[in-house]
Amino acid sequence: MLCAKQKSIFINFKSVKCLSNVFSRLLSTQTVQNVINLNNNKYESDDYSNLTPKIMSYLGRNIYLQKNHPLSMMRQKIIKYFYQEYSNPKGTPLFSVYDRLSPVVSTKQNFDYLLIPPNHPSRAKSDCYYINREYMLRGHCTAHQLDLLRSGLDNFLIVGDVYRRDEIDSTHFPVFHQVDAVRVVHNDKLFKNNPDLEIFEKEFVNNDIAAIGSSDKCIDQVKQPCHTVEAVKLIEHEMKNVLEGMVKAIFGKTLKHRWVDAFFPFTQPSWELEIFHKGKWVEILGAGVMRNQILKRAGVDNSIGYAFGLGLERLAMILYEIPDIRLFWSKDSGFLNQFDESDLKKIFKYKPVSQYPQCANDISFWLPTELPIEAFSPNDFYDLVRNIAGDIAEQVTLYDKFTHPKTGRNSLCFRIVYRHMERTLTQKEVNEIHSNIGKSIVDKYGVTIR
Ligand code: FA5
Ligand code: MG
Repeated sequence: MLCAKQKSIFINFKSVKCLSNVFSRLLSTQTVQNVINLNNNKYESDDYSNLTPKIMSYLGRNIYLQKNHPLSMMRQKIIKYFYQEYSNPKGTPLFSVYDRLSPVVSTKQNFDYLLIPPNHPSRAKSDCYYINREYMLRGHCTAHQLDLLRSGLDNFLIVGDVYRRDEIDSTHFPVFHQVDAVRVVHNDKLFKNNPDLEIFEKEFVNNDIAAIGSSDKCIDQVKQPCHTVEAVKLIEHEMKNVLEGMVKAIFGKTLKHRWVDAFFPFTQPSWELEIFHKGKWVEILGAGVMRNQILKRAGVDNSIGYAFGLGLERLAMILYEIPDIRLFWSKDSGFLNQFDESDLKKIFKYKPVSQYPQCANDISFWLPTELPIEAFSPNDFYDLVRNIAGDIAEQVTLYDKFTHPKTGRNSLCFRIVYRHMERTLTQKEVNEIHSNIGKSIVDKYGVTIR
């Protein structure tokens, strides 16, 4: 349901020197002066810093570890499945679980160690939360992969919160949760029954890293040049079997699934697993055969491995029929009391306490002539909205771009849909928040009203 009155605020920019000035002004007021204090560590801010107080407020909430929380229940289901699937003859689980690693990682951990090239789009400032040029909030749990391998682990799960600057809607939130996994198998174990087979092609027996090729060239969907087809097929088969089994253990045997070819710089070949839900294919995880260069760098020899990363929200929303990703952050007992982890097998179906009405307001503004339209990142605007409106901003969409035929000036129009998860918002309070967003743009970008 929309509010009776849709509001438009027309704003012009004035005296803005250039885009970078605009954004550095915007960001410097949002970050905490020159020193950012996180988990008792101090980081110096620089031109990459783009943490906002709102984002910082999610750090340490750890809802994926909270008792009776649906994300925590999904986490436990997955861990339990892996413990059952992989255990030694005495019944000890093979996998170890890391669920309390700090989300503050270096850009090396998040990107370089995973062979993500320096110019890769996932590194863009508009897509990540950077503390400074060197540190960031992890964008995926894979960021810990190399360190854990280096410490000698070969079967492990990593669970944690990840941070990405993204659009706002019912399935996207700047913080979500992932479970990542690595399983490494040594040649002797993989070919226990076929001792004449090998993991590596003859010319790669010495694992010559230079000969393995850069990540840009690694797009062959069959295998990496160093691996034998037999080794890849065996590990691929094990991985797909285990992950299909996991999906069936969670959703039941009748669920339809499919594997779709994908590309990740750190695995080759790579796939995404999709499940069929409410008439649509939904991607739930990315996976693949680990790049040998990563194993080599971690000091792991004569082995092959698989890795995957899945989103806890995606699975929990489907299983518990939770319609909006923001509900996971609710502190309201009406939501939290619906789940009970004492019986993990029981499927709780979320019952909306009440359907509170939405309220959509528009906001339109001219960009100054010196500001090219491509240089304006909608993610900067989304963060500004989130900072002022908090979680009541349910959706923000750029729904119109317009260039004036005579002046060449660009106009943007965003629609903001407000909705509180636990009560009805009054038109007055929405107007106030909306006008604060308008004022903030006026303030931070310098504008004149049309
Ligand atoms: C990754 O993050 C890779 N690190 C996964 C991986 C690990 C691949 C190891 C290979 C080996 P991706 O960006 O697709 O990939 O995210 C993985 C999963 O996280 C998705 O399949 C989805 O379930 C979940 N996910 C991704 N983006 C969002 C989002 N905005 N909101 C909620 N869940 C998301
Ligand atoms: Mg994906």
